Amino acid sequence: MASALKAQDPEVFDIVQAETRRQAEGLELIASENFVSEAVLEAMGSPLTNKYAEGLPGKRYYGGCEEVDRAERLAQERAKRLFGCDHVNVQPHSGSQANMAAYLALMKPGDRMLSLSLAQGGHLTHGSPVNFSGKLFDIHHYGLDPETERIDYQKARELAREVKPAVIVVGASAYPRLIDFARFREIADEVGAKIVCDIAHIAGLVATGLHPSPVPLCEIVTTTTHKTLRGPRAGMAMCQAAYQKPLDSQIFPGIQGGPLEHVIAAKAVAFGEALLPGFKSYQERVLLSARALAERLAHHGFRLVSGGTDNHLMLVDLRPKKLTGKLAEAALGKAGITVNKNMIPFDPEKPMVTSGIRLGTPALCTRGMGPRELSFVADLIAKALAAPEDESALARVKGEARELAMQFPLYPARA
Ligand code: DSN
Repeated sequence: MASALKAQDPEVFDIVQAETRRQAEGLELIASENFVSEAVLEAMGSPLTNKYAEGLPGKRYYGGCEEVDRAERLAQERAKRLFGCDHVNVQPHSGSQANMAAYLALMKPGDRMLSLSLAQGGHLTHGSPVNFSGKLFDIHHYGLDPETERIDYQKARELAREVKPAVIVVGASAYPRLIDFARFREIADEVGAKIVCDIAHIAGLVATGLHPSPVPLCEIVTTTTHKTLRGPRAGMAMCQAAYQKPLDSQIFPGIQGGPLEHVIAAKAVAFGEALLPGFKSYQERVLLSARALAERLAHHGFRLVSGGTDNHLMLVDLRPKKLTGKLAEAALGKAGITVNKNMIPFDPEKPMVTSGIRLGTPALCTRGMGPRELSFVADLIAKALAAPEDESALARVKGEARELAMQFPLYPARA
């Protein structure tokens, strides 16, 4: 099909082409990113974007919603089959909005909330003082054991007894180990708290049974749909039947207006893909590849926070290499390897510098890579970080990175 964008706005067309090329030619290791299918892209770029549909399927404030109702119902049904939840709302525009709705469904402003801090692997929306969550609620943080760098459940329990939070938030954006949801349920029950569990990072693993599921244990479970779940950039919130009304009404009219029905249709497509058997083997490869990457990095003398990984991501402590996250992110960028600098637990550096980088395998595995390639990627990382300011050495690594990337074409029809 001829490109309307190219004909009408070559400037924006060029940007889209350049970004598509950047994604295709580089090695994407940002743990929260992935590559959606052409089918997901097509649904997102469809005329469903034109439709206002405030309300829920069958109960809208606008006429003409018959078709978008079908898309939204499909997304709901498929999400329920994937996660086995009582109820789901597929309208949150993002993980942040899913979390906001979840908190407001269970708490009033000023109520106490217990969560993992951003600095120890949590998320901005889990109570950071610069985020709405930190401004609206009285935040207390549980943390990691400094020795094992794993969640200190005993301390979390003691803190919960002392603080008596209304809600315990469970979940992380930079935690490489399994999370014991049952343990948090026990703690919450002991102090009469409810749980909001944010599975944004591990949703694909949970959906395929490769990480224990919090769904039967928690009042509300939120997620983004674009990380391991490999759908469009958006959010979703699931809950036990008793919380359906408060959750739905916090999403709309509480914090959102019209839902993005083109994105909801794309969620339906992605959930359909995730229900296919191939999605489980993809997630298994994500895990095996993360292990291979971690082991090979350790072989090159890198220190992994907590000693390794149980999931799709890892945190690398760069202090033994006398590097910062900022320097490593920039050097790897020049070598065609995209990562993000990340605080490590008890990090002495500022958030814009950091002592670590976070690496994840979901995006490269979507391209078809596996443990063998990820082990080679570790070699490339080691090579680049051995000479992080040597422009010609980094350019040579970039050539190798590009060569590997091109063996696993991304969006070939758009090249
Ligand atoms: N920004 C996301 C991440 O990178 O983990 C979380 O929202």
